[in-house]
Amino acid sequence: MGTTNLSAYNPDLVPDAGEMRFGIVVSDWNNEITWSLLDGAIATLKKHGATSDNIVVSHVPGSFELTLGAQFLAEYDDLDAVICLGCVIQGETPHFTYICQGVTQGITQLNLEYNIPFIFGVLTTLDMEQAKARSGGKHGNKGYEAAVTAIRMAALQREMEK
Ligand code: DLZ
Repeated sequence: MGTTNLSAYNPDLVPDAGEMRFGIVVSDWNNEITWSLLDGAIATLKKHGATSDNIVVSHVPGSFELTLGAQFLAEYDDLDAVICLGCVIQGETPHFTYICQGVTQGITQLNLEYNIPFIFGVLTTLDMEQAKARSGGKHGNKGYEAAVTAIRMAALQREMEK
């Protein structure tokens, strides 16, 4: 029960990403976690055909800045999808709640305002142990899931445009 890998998926159901271009915005707060998410996302995009030239990475200070960082990427590049990676760990004050609300609403708004998908790859955990388990530990790597979601949504959009 407690060791379910949340990142398990059937690779045959993931479209080819060879012609797609991706932006990744990653928060450097809790970077022991977020850089593992980044490695996982890049490896998964490449596994499904994306080339290094078509993966653009931008770093921002914290998860609260992910929304604007993602908007910059969407404004200044021609992307099929933007993946947002961060890790917010609950502390002793309500700060956690405000950051989580801010980034969740911000990314939702970007999805509705731009005609490309913005993927929510932000861990919101009670402690560091939970974060480690989801960034390359026993529950997988949220970066894999974010990458697969980006490819699937980009493919869906291409299908609509035909
Ligand atoms: C300030 C802050 C705190 C307390 N905790 C986190 C966190 O757990 N994860 C995270 O990504 N960022 C955190 N930050 C930083 C904010 O996201 C933001 O960078 C600052 O409030 C400056 O806007």
